[in-house]
Amino acid sequence: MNAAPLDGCVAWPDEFAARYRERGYWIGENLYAGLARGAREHPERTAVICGERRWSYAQLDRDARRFAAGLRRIGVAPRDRVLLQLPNIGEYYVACHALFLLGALPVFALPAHRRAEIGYFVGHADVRACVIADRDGGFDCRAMIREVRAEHPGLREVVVIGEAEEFHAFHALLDEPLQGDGPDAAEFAFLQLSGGSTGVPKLIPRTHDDYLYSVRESARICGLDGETVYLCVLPAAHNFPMSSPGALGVFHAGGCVVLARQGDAESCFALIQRERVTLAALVPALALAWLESRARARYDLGSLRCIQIGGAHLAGDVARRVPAVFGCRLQQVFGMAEGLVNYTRDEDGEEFALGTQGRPISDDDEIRIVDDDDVVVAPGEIGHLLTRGPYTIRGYYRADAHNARAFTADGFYRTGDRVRRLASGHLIVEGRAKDQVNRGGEKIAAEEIEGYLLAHPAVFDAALVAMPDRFLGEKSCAFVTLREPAQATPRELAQFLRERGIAAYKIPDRVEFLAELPRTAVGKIDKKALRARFAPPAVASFPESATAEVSP
Ligand code: OOB
Repeated sequence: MNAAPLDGCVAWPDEFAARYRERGYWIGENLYAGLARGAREHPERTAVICGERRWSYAQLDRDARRFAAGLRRIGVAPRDRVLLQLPNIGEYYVACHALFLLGALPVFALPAHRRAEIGYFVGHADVRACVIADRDGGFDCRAMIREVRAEHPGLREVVVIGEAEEFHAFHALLDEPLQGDGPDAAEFAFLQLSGGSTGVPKLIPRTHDDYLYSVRESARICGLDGETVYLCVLPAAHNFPMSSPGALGVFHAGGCVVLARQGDAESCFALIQRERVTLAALVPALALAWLESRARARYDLGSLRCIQIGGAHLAGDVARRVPAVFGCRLQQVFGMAEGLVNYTRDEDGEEFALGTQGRPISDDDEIRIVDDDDVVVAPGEIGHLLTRGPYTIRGYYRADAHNARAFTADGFYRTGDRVRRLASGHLIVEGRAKDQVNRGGEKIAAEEIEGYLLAHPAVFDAALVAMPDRFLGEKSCAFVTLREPAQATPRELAQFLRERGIAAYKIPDRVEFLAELPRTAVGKIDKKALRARFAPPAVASFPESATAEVSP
């Protein structure tokens, strides 16, 4: 029925696609259509607020069409991959929609990513163009892209928002608006990033059909409407603030997205007061910072109706404080860029709202909870969460070998999370089996960092594990054995990693040298034993001389 899927993407088997269409999940509308409709139905309404700048629906639609025309003029074609790395600024949504309309696929890099990650995405996805800011904070994004381009000449076109230097200026690409309705909704729409647990980051291909379904239903479940004013404070490219229900959900409902450049309580409270924000999406670490901030007393936060929290484990006492302190509803969100998203609902009693991570969006989200041998556990027991459904991918982009492990033969995605399901269908996240550190919602694949450490000539072996942290939930600790004692210091290793050009949040918070790493009976590094070292009182017995906290 449809053209062959983009090379390297795994489509749903025909029988599933047919079922998802029949049941009205996939409606054949692409991710541009909602903006076009908004511009027709309520052109004057404000869609985006970014500092003192505002875009109405009509202006957002017009800018997106103009930028799409400019991108086409410089050679960007349907199915081309275009890396997008921007801070939380209005142009982000212009660029996103321009690419959706063109049928080119944004690759959603995070602002924290550096040469190593960006270079990898560009190479792996044959990225042909990118849209970046001139600077972000003190960091010159153009200089980084020059380095990436030296290694990947296939990255032909660079568009810069701000001072473009030798590259295309964003404003010079705002041509006469491109007309048209955009691509077939069965097409793959973009590549999202996976938190990852392996050596190289994985890219997640999502279709217009599947993603729009999750956006529409999320907007409905969360009760969004034209009155919604949503604070986007997490990086706009992340799946949570993009689609759960995120900015796309808000545009779908005709509401307004307020962009926050900084997550600190004071600036966010000021925005909430000024723009009468009704909904904000936070990771637990940010919620904790807001709760602990004294600035609260100085602002009127009475417009807030709901604070969503997701992305990492939310401690019960923090959950309880949110409605008490902010006088609004708490909604827990347990989601993943690969698909499945769970919400606690308005009608859930306090017990469920505070004590669970919600239940899936769709009746057709299939949940399977299994033991280590893939055998389904008894109801209510803890096990590995596997899932399959109308918006959960069937494979990572260009990753055949990994896909064979990350998915079951019948197409269930192995989330790596350990959960328990209540009779009501609500899930409680009990932990995770994947080899990852969840640092305040930012995911770090242990294997990736271990690989970088092993490249240091003095390092014999390395293991990265999570250590508990009061604010971030988890921080990372690298346990390292050296070829010869005292050949490197923790600081040197951190510096070595920084020089690899990786995102700052991935630099281990602490490095500890051991004479040897503990092993399991089969000879694998025993990470459980390493993590157990952080359980009190063991933490007090660290020999101070051999450890160091390294701040990125
Ligand atoms: C969200 O997406 P990702 O792709 O950055 O990370 C997904 C992983 C999950 O597999 C789980 O390990 C963890 O993040 N996680 C949670 C959680 N929400 C996500 N762990 C415990 N409690 C929660 N509430 O993080 C994401 C995507 C869409 C919506 C919300 C979060």
